[in-house]
Amino acid sequence: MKTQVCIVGAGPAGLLLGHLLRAEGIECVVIERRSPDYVLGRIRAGVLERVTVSLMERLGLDARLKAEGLPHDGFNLADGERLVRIDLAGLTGQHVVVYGQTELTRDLMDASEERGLEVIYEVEDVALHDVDGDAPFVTFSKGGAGQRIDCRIIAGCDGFHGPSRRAVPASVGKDYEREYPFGWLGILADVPPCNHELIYANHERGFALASMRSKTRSRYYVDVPLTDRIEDWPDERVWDELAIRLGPEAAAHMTRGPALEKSIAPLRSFVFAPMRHGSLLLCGDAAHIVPPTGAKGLNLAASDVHYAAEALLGFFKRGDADAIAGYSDKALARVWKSERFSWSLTRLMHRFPEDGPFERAMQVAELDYIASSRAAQTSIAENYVGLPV
Ligand code: RFL
Ligand code: PHB
Repeated sequence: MKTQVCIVGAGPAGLLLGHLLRAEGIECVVIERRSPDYVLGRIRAGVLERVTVSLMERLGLDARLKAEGLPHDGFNLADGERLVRIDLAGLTGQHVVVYGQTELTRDLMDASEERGLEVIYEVEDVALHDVDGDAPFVTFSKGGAGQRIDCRIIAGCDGFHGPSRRAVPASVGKDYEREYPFGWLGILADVPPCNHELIYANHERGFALASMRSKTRSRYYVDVPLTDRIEDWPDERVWDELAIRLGPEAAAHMTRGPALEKSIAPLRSFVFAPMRHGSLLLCGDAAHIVPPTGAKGLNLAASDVHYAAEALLGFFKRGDADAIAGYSDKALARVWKSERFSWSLTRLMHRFPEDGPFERAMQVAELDYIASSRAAQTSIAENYVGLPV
């Protein structure tokens, strides 16, 4: 098989990029290791920045997002008795939209056939070849039969564990990494949210987040030691812990219900640079991971795709090879700022096991400062709604 761009991975990054290229008449094929149902079963991000919403608008795939997404004008940081509201709309004139990654992925998947985006699911043994040169190719097997896609560019959109990043020689790429000593246990339930806006809480027992997917579906998180297993957390224990950590006001409005999904995800900050090598561009989690505290993972994947689509249009439509060469620097400039924000909000809102009274005093002082300073709130707000692309 021959195409212009082979996209590895059909998560949000791969599908968004595929649709953007097809909309401009660029040939591409997407290959994905999992089945569509498996991809849709992964409950992940829930907060969309402007960049992500704009890409869906540009593709004309935003009808459901417009109808069902919940615009949020603010969110809250809680610490003990105190609740600091960050007025996103008042401070930046912008908002975020609460709409699950699953729904966004479904919208992109559902439009694939009619838009002529070929996605091959359930492929195995994916390997990238000759990424250094001008004629790279990808091999894989499907239903036991070996296949090969020859192309001009490979877009590695295959997440943190995919093979694309590993195709860059170790002498060229560098890892920057920070692991955190806890994970987030998430619970999804068909119950109304306890508050109309998100609450991130730093409690002496640990972190908690009250989020949502709709007016009738809630998503909550607590941080847990990495040694905990999901069996250690029956639903009632999760609800009890949330009620304590989120505080009495939220607890009074919290409705409990059976978990539709419950899982523990480790927290990590990770950047791989450069994000381009030869004919290979990396997008999304394939190149970087943020801890979920800033709600940035999916949105960073979208901003990478924005830059990658720009570079590929420049290359295929105008023969501009510099567009490809400039992709990594452009994308990384925004990636590092989101990494910084996600890391600093994680630092502020979690109790780290190694922290003593000094570190806790620093958190209290920072929250005092945020509570009393419009400048500090503006800084948080402009990062949360998303920096410009
Ligand atoms: P994805 O969504 O991981 O998609 C990558 C796709 O590549 C496929 N793949 C392969 N395909 C072909 N061949 C191979 N060898 C392949 N290996 C892998 C995978 O099956 C998959 O379909 O990456 P993408 O598109 O870059 O999108 C990024 C976002 O998914 C990610 O940043 C966020 O979901 C991160 N994230 C969260 N972000 C938030 O903002 N808020 C959250 O609450 C939140 N929770 C999460 C998360 C990520 C998690 N992961 C990665 C374990 C919870 C979890 C559990
Ligand atoms: C979510 O709703 O899953 C969510 C919201 C905000 C975050 C992380 C996750 O910061």
